[in-house]
Amino acid sequence: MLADYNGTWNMVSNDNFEGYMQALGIDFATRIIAKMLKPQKVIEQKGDFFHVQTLSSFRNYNAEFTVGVEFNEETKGLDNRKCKTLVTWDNDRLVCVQKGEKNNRGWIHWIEGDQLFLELSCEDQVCKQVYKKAD
Ligand code: ECB
Repeated sequence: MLADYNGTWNMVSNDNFEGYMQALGIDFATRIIAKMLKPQKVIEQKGDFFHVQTLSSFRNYNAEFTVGVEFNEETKGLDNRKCKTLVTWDNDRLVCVQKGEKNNRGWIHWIEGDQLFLELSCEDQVCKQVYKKAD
């Protein structure tokens, strides 16, 4: 039985987003705005297929992938880079590797109770986000 990530999740904390954005080379003015956001994740999962929307008042980001199938990701509206991206299962965790210009780039998702965790990595920076399931 696979973990079930379906649902709407609201951000409750966002640790070291600044360091993560700096590692991605995001400019100062954009970082100021981006840091103030409390994005929402809307996740639709059908087995190994995921549609993950990250929604905010400033920008949205859309990702669709199948676990175990590498795809070409363009981080449109974020740092606008191209990556070869692969998401795999590590037990109930979703582990993503984003191969490209930046080293050690990727993310990990997992669920504990009604909380969704996300760790975003780039170079030597790790951003730790927590989301809570919407009612
Ligand atoms: C889309 C909401 C945030 C918009 C921030 C705007 C500008 C900042 C530019 C770059 C910062 C890099 C990333 C933003 C952080 C999160 C966006 C989605 C991260 C992601 O890859 O989520 C995965 C896992 O949930 C699914 O795409």
